[in-house]
Amino acid sequence: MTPHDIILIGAPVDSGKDRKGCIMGPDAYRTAGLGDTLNDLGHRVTDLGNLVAEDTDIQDHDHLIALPQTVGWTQTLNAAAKDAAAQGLPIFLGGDHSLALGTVTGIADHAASINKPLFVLWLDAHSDFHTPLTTDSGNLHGTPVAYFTGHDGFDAFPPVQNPVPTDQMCMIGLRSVDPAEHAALANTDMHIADMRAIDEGGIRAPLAEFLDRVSAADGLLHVSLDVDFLDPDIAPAVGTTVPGGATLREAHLVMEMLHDSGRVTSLDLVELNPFMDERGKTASLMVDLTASLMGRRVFDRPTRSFA
Ligand code: 4U7
Ligand code: MN
Ligand code: MN
Ligand code: MN
Repeated sequence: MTPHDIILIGAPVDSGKDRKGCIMGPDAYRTAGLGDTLNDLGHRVTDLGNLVAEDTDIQDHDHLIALPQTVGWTQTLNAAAKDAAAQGLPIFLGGDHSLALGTVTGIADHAASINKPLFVLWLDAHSDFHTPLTTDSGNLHGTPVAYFTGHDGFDAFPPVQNPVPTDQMCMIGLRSVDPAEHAALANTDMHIADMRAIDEGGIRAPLAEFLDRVSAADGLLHVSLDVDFLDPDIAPAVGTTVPGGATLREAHLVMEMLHDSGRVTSLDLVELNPFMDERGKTASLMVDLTASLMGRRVFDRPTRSFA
């Protein structure tokens, strides 16, 4: 297994929605042993601690929740992601999904600086494709994909230098898409495997097809893993549970295939709300999934069947 220089970056972003608790996410991952687990797999691990959001002079907005704070986080994380991607494999310990407004744009700036295309895998129950103009809830954790793919309505945010083309994106696990998101997605060539597609054809095929395209383009691959991708029975520690999510084995298979592809260059772990966890089981599962992504496996070669 190739050892990586892994950079853990705490991003205790809690401004992307009304319900609080994601601020505790980074420390829950540390408590669940993320650093040691990755170290034991043979990687070199550096933990940069927790970032603090920049102050901005943006005014509060009457519909959008905590707009100034989220703009501040976007600036901070954009810079941190750009920097870390040049030095190793950053893992952003969220924090809610609004952190991807900064991480993905920062990684995209890095990819552009080395002339490589950036691909993004979005593992989520939701498409997060609202703009500040279409969101009903005002929760900005529902908007990052529209922002970093270059859609309008984000005037309060820094202009996106290097939008990610939607045909370089794949979403897996969707089962809650609002009408405005649905309409906007219909105008794109986004690759989507919703839960219906996974029920019918399995989770392997759409991911394998996507990974082949990443390899053919010699691309970088950013993975954004939302806790609610997982079924709430195995991952209860999230504010936006949607029944009927990925199973334990589906999720591990995704991570194992990602590892074998050798393509993953950055990762977001988002939406963990430790306040809602059951004896740390969701935090521990997220650590186990990250371990599978970074090379943990039971056997080093295909297993034989014993007659
Ligand atoms: B997450 C929602 F209405 N679409 O906009 C909204 F269903 O990062 C949910 O994927 C957004 O957890 C969920 O508030 C954002 C809702
Ligand atoms: Mn590896
Ligand atoms: Mn999300
Ligand atoms: Mn979600």
